[in-house]
Amino acid sequence: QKMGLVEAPTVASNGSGDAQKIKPANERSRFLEVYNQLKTELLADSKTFQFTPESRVWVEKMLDHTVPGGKLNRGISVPDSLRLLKERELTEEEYFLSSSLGWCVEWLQGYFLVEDDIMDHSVTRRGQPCWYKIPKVGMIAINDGIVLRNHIPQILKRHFKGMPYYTELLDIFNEVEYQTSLGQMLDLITTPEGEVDLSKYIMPTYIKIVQYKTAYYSFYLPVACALLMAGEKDEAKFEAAEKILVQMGTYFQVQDDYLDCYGDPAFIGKIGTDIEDTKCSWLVVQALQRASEDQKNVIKENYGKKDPSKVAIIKQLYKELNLEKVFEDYEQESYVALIAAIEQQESLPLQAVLKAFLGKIYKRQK
Ligand code: DMA
Ligand code: MG
Ligand code: MG
Ligand code: MG
Repeated sequence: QKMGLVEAPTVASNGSGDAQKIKPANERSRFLEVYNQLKTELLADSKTFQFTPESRVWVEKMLDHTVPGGKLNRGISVPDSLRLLKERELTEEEYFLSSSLGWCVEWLQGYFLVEDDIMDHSVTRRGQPCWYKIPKVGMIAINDGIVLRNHIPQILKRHFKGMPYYTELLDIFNEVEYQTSLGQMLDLITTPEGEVDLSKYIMPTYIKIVQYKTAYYSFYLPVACALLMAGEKDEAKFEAAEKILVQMGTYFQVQDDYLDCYGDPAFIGKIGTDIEDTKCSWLVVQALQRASEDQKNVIKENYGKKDPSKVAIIKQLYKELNLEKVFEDYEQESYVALIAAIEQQESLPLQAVLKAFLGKIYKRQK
């Protein structure tokens, strides 16, 4: 990949044909301009680290590979939410700052994904090899993830120190990172390699894993950032938003688990590994709730094995149990329940924020 700025695609499409989910290309490219500025500042930093040309090239390549290539839903949700909370267009300054917070969320995600792909033995991500799969990277990726994680307080210090909400901002990033690491831990210790203990794959465990590993950082964090920037001080508002956003994030991770098995790798940009990794996936939890004793034995024999024919047997069983329909019903029910919960909110701007976020993910194909 050549050095320089990350180019915005001229056509941004999620391919689902659903107009509400198509991000205008200019929205994406405007957001990417902020990335380029933040990156330039980090690489120019002469106070904390004297970059050699070689180390600067390394970090730039690492950033371009791991940070901006995703859907950017989480990141763009910060300026989007702030606009809805303020009920007006943002000033240049407000747009830049809220987008910088959005990028901090994307940086955090980049960090977690670099580490997650190593631990999940994944091969591709966002249509490219996972960072640790790049020749010459390998296990250096572990430290690259740590560098990414430490860019966040650097960005926050540069642009937010002195703001009335600076301490809250640092606190919320710390809190959410801690929650995510606990969720990842639970995800990993529930499924030790080479061991299939079906009694562990139950809904309460599943819910706890996904709330912690996904919902807080992907849903609560972007909206909490926007609320802080909007000057919100009412603790109850944060709590009300958190409750719904955690519920929304749970729905999002169920979609992720579904797509791991049923998504088209060419379209979702990653090859599923949940069956091979013995993951406590929504699909296996649902399968076990419906399986006969014989079918449970099939799962016990074939789940968590690298052998493609064993993976195929599990997928065949999912088909027999009609999990595609179970998911379809779940998706519909979740949407209805979320809309109902959102409409219980007193604040109309907050309702708009939550509905906009839900609109970005409902029936997503990637
Ligand atoms: C991802 O869970 C959670 C974090 C914190 C990265 P996952 O392993 O199901 O994600 P993916 O399917 O993207 O690898
Ligand atoms: Mg993974
Ligand atoms: Mg994982
Ligand atoms: Mg997944």
